Amino acid sequence: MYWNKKIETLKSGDLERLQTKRLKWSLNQALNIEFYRNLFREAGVSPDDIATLDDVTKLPFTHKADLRGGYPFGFCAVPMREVVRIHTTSGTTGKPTVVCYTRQDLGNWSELIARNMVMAGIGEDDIFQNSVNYGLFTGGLGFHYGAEEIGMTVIPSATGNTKRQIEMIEDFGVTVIHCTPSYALYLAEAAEEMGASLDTLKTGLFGAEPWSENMRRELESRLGVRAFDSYGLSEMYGPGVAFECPEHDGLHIWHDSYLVEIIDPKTGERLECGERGELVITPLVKEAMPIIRYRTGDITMLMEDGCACGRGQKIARITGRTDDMMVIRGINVFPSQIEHALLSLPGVGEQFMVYIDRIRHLDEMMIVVEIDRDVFSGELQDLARLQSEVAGAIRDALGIRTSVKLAEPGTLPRFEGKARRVVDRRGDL
Ligand code: DLL
Repeated sequence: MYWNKKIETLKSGDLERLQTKRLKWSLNQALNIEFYRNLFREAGVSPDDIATLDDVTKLPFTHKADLRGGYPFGFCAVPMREVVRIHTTSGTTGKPTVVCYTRQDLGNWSELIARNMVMAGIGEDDIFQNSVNYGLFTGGLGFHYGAEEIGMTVIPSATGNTKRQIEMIEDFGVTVIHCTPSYALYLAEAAEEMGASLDTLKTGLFGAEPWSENMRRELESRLGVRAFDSYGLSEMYGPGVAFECPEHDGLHIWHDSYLVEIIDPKTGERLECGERGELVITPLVKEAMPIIRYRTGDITMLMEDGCACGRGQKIARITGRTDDMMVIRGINVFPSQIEHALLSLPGVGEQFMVYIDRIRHLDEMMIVVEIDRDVFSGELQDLARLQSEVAGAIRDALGIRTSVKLAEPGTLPRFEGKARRVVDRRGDL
């Protein structure tokens, strides 16, 4: 099913023409921002030098630090009178990034979310519980208005009060839920404890943080849903940049609205299809904040075209961020790889924490993971075996030695929004 079939299935020639036209428009729009006027002048380029899509490589990148430097409205390309909404990033490190939207931007954004949902087979007969943070986080209002655009019944439940969330799913006959994968797990656990069946649920839309294929299987079986991966970032409206189709083999970029490249994060060189690197995005229709060649920090790769659903360009599931990649004894590790390895072991739960210390100049990793109740209260020798199985699975998957602590179910922190499972104590005294 399509929300906008013509655009979603645009083929190479027509697509390239549309993207090039919109790229030029975006560059001219960016000239309303002093930062870009200076940047382009210093780089000796102007929008007139861009004749083909490949010419985009002549333009410099925009970094997160640039956006922070422009706090609050330095990257707004329209007069404030035309700005009808503001969101911000969470700003856990330093000042948040402010994102402005014109009325047209909000309309574009709702359309992209509507495309996501219709692609996942959702329609106006569905009842939608939006269990993400409302407010400055883009996941809440973004999905809310996209769902209303389709005409679904929307329950703006936000996060928190998990028992009430479960009652609402049951009482209102909710068919579609949207939340972070971490919160979905927590909901599944709480529903199991309450003996709630959640049998009206059929679709789960999960995103805003990395999650693994094993986590998909876990969520699908425990919540009884088909799970779809949803990718986006505040700087590009929010969710609605890329989303999975029912083939579940990569996420389709909304190619009329975003031009994507993959680069080597160290050299900035462009990488080929199939090579993993950092995702760089240039929005093609954003009025209020046309950011050029934005370094997302997210690690993924472009996939071959030719999906059975008929839509175009795809990226692979995001494995992590350049800045949440841990380098442990010289080996690059992403939390999503740890999650994938742990979930492949029977008896091991989904909740874990990773602690990294530097002991006598050497990096040491410790994983604390919850295990199933029956294993926890079982024989000591079974616990010891499981402990070494966990260490073995991590060694096989990552090539790293780790110490392992097995924890009682329900004792590790739960997360309502994005999970924070890694505690890197190497900088601490
Ligand atoms: O997380 C927007 C969003 C809301 C996406 C709801 C999907 C669903 P930010 O808070 O600005 O925006 O965080 C953006 O989150 O650069 C990625 O590192 C990460 N991220 C988002 N979606 C995924 C995903 C929202 N599906 C940052 N897989 C991005 C992996 C994701 N990481």
